[in-house]
Formats: sequence, structure tokens, C-alpha cells
Amino acid sequence: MKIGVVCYPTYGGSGVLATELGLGLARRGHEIHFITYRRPARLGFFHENVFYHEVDSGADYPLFEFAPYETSLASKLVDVVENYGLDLLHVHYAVPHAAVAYMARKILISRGRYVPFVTTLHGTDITLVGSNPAFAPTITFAINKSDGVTAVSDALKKATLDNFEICRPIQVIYNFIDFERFKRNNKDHFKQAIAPQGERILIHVSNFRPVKRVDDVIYIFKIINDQTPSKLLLIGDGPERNKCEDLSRRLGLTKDIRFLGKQDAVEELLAVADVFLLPSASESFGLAALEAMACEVPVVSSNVGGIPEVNIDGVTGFTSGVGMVDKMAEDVMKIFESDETLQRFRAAALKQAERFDIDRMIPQYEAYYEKVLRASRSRPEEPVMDC
Ligand code: GMT
Repeated sequence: MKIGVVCYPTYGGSGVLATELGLGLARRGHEIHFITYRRPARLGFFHENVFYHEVDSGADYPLFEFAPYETSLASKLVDVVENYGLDLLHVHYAVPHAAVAYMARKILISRGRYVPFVTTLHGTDITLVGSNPAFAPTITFAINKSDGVTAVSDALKKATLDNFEICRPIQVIYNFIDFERFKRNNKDHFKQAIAPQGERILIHVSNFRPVKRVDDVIYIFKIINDQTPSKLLLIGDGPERNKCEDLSRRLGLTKDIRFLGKQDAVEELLAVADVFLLPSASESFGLAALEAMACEVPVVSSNVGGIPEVNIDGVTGFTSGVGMVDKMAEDVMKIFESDETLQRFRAAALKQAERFDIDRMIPQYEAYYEKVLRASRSRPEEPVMDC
């Protein structure tokens, strides 16, 4: 198949997943065209089946106070579909990408061609953006007009159906993990550098948005550090970073917390960690937790959204209500009770992560694309909204 992929090319989970999916499909012989405003973070090397088309937002035209990204993207989609003969578009995020794909499909119909699009919902568009009623009509319309819709967890599917008037079936296809990359490698030299006295190492990876509650991570760490010598690695960057650096200074933790910023080889840092913290206020899946589990790192997290579908309470780590920092710290201490306990949690985390192996999930996307293509061949026009 020839597939166009549209995503946010940043370090966020949806961009990571879209890129890994595209690369996985390319390895399986499909021709993949990434159509984004910047090269996706994980798309750094040549592959014969991978193409990259940059969307120019027209930002340098002085009249536009807001660059017309959507219009540029729609035009680029039409151009790539027509010139490379794409069979299907896969867009990540309902707004604006599904809405733009709808426009591109309309333009293509007017030029004698029907190209279906699949929309994958990742969460932020539904749970956060979606809660702003101003977006609701567009999100609802874009989802209903998609030729296929997937969500990354059962919880996200439910939230979508609860919050919007949706009349298309939503297929759940979970986030996945590539074990070629995410596995527990021996990084003893790193461990030695980070925790020279054999301290426990906690880790958190995110884009430091308020929803990630990175300050909770620091408060949890403070409680643990008071009881057992430990170190905290904070990976990523974003709007809350300065506030969190201030907090760690105020709590006297600067020598035990390292803010490492954005890192490409996250797996090398996960390889030295003992527990991953994810106290998010909202999380449709929690790809970062899955990446940790693949590296045999147990997870202590909140219990919101799709997290409990990934992190099994009492087995692969622990889950608690949002903001329950004392309980989360207690849970970490339970995992640290003995080396045997930590080992048991590590093994369970890996076993659970194996359920989300990329080799299981990519065929699900392929089968879904085939289904969407078959349906659109028998109905070469827009899906009817019958709700
Ligand atoms: O978590 C983020 O801030 C990034 C966000 C995104 O939209 O890129 O991630 C979302 O999509 C990921 C991939 O499907 C999920 O694993 C994350 O749980 C989800 N984030 C939220 O729901 C907050």
C-alpha cells in the first residue's frame, strides 16, 4: 500500500507512535509518505520506502497573523496523493488533521479521485482539547466523516463516545513497542555515573505539560529520598520545566535530581532505572510507561484514562488516584522492599509490555487499512453519517 501519514512531528507520544508505525510499515514493504511541517523526531535516516514531504505554512507572508497551516497541509495532501498515487491517508489527531484530510478528500473527489482517510485518536484532542466546547462541532464532524477511526485504548474509545455524538465504529489499536530498541541493555557505566553509591534510580519522561504533574514526581521523590538514598532522572522539556527546577531547589534536592532535557536515546536511560513515575492527570494510554516496562522498569502511576490497561496495579507496578503522592511514594517503597521484589515487578512489567509488541500491532493496522480500502472501493464516496 502507499500510505500518507500526517502527525505532529514533535516529541509527543502521537508523533512518536505515528513515526514508528510508518517506519514499521515501510519495513514490511509499504510505501510511506510522511507529510508534516517538520521532520518527525524519530525519522532520522534513509529508508527506500520512506518519503518525507514538508508542509510550508506560508508563515513568511506578512499579511497572515496566523499562518494558514491547515490550508497548506490540505494542498500538500492533494499534491502528494496525486503525484505519488497514494491509496490511503492515515492522520493522527482529529483536530486539525482529520478535518484537513476531509477537505483534501473533497478536493480530490472534485478532481475525480476518492482517497479514504483513517483517523487515529490519541487523547489530547478528545480529553483536553475536546473538553473545550468550541472544538466539539469540528471534532465530531471530522471523526464521523473519517473512513476509519482508531483509538489507542478502550478508555479513550469510551471517552470519545461519551463526549461526542459519534456514529462511526471506533476500533481500538493499542500503542506498541519495538523491542529491537526498547530492551534492558547493560549500561552499568551509566548507572555508576548517575548513582555512584548504588542509590535507587527513579525516572520520569514527558513533555513537561501541566497534565503530566511533574511537580508530583518531585514530591514523590522527596518522600522516597528521605527514606532511602536515591536519584531522580527527569527527561524531556516543556512549559513546567522551570517551575520544577525551582521546586527541586526549594526542596534541597538539586544534587539528587538531574534534569536531562530532551534525549534521543531514552532507552539507554531507562536501562538504568528502577522505577518509572507517571502521575498524570490525564493519559489516554501512556506510551512512556510502556517504553519503561519494555526496559523492565516497573511503573508507579495515576489510574486515569488508559493507564490501567497498561500498568496493572500490584503486578507491573502500582496505580493510584491523581495527586495521591504519599500513596505513590509508599508504592515505590514497596517495590524497593528487596531486590527479589524489584526483580518480580521487573519481570511482570516486561511480560505485560510483550502484549504490545510492534509485531502484533502493525498487522492490526494493516488489516484495518485493508478493510477501509475495501469499503471505500465498494462505496467510492463519503461515508454516510447515519446518527
Ligand atoms: O502525552 C502527551 O503530552 C503527548 C500526547 C500526544 O498527543 O502526542 O500523547 C498522547 O498520545 C500518546 C500516543 O498515543 C499516548 O500514549 C498518551 O497517553 C497521550 N497523552 C495524553 O493523553 C495526555
